[in-house]
Amino acid sequence: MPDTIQIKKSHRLFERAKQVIPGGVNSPVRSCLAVGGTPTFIKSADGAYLHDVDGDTYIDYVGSWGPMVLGHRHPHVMEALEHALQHGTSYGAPCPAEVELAELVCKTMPNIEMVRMVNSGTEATMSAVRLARAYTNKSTILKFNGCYHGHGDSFLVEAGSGLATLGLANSPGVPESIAKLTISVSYNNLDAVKKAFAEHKDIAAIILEPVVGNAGLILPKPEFLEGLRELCTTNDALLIFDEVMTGFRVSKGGAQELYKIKPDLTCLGKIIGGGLPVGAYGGKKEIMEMIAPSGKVYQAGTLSGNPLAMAAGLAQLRILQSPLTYKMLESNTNRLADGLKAIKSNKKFPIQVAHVTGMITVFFTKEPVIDLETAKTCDTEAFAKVWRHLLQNGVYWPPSQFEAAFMSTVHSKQDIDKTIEAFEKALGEL
Ligand code: HOZ
Repeated sequence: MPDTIQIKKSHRLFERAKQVIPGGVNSPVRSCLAVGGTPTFIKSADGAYLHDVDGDTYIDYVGSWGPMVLGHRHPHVMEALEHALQHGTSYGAPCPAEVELAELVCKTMPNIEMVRMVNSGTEATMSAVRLARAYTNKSTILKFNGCYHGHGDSFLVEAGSGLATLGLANSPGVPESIAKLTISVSYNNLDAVKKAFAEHKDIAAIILEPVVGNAGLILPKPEFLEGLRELCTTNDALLIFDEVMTGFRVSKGGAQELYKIKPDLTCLGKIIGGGLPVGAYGGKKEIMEMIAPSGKVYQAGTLSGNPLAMAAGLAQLRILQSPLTYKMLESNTNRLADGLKAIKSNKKFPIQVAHVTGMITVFFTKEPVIDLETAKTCDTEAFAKVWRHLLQNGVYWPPSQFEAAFMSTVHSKQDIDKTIEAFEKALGEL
C-alpha cells in the first residue's frame, strides 16, 4: 500500500500543476475528480505496470486508454523507436515508414483501401466527417448517446467519456448552429435511427463506436450494426466506424472484422502509433481520393506521418499480425471477466460485467447495460469507493464508471487474480 509520505509527491505535483494547467491535467478524466481522488503522477511504465513518482507500482488497466495491447515498452517497439531516433524526429516531408504503415493498415483492415495519417483520434473523426459531408453533399451527422469521438465541435452532443464522467451533456463554446447539425440517439436502438432518417433528409453519415468504450463497455446487439449498414446504404449516407479503441484490439481487423460489417470510413487512433500521438482515417478509394491534394477536401498536418510515430506503430502492428496475440488477449480478458462474474454477489451493490477481447467494464447496476441511459443507472458512488480501494491495493483502474478498462497480452495470471481479489474485497467492504 502506498505510504503517506510518498503520496505527497503526486499531491505536490498536482498542486503545482493546478497553477499552470486547467484543473491540473491535460485531459479531464485523469484528474480522478469523479472518483473523489487526485491524479497519480507516473514516472515510468513497463509491461502491465505503472510506476508512480512515489515509488509505488500498479497493475495498469488503462493502458494509455487503448494502445498498450502488448503492454508498455515492448522491446520491439522500443528498438524501432531507438533506431528511428538516430535519423531525426520530424521532417515535414514524406518518409518510407508512413508508406509501410499505410500498406499494413490497408492489408489488415481490407475495408480501408486508402488511409490518411493524422495525429489523434479527434483529428481522424473531424476529418472523416468533413469528407462524408463533401462526398454526400449533405450536412447532418447522426451519432449515439454515450459514444465519444474526440472533442470536435460536432461530437460534443450527448457524448460519453469525460462529458459523461463530469455529468455534462454538451459543451459551452459549441455554437448552436453547429450542434444542431448533430442528431444523437440511443445506442442499440435501430427504431430511433429509422425515425431520424424519416425526419431528416440531410443525414451525411452515421458515426459510432461499433463497440462502445466511452460509456463503459457496451456491446452492439446482434442486429444493430447490420441494421445501420442497411439504413446507410438505403439512405445514401456513409457509415463511419470509430475504431480508435477497438481497431487492432477486439480482433486483428477490429470490430468490423469481428462483426463482419463493412463501414465506408474507419477512424483509427493511438494504437497504430504504438502509443505515440497518431490517428488515421481511411476507407473506400473512391471516397478517400476526394482528399487534397488528389481531391479538394482540405486536411493537412505538419506532424502527420511523423517518423517516430510511424516506426513505433509499424513495430506494434507487425507483432499484432500474429493470431497468438489475440488468443492471449482473449484468454486474459476472459480470466478477469470470469473471476469478476464469480464474485459472490453483494445484493445491495449488484454488478454487471461486460467484456470483449481486450476490454472490460464492471457496471454498478442491476440491469445489463445496453446504452448510455442504462449506464447512467449505475451507482457511481459505489464505483468511486471501489476505485479508491483498488488504487490503494495496487490496481490502476480507469477513474470513471463511463470508461472501459483495457487488458494487454502481458497481464499475468497473478496480476489478474490479484485484481479479482482486490475487487472482491472492495465490494465486500461497501
Ligand atoms: N477521453 C479519454 C478516454 N476515453 C481519456 C483521455 C485521457 O485522460 O488521457
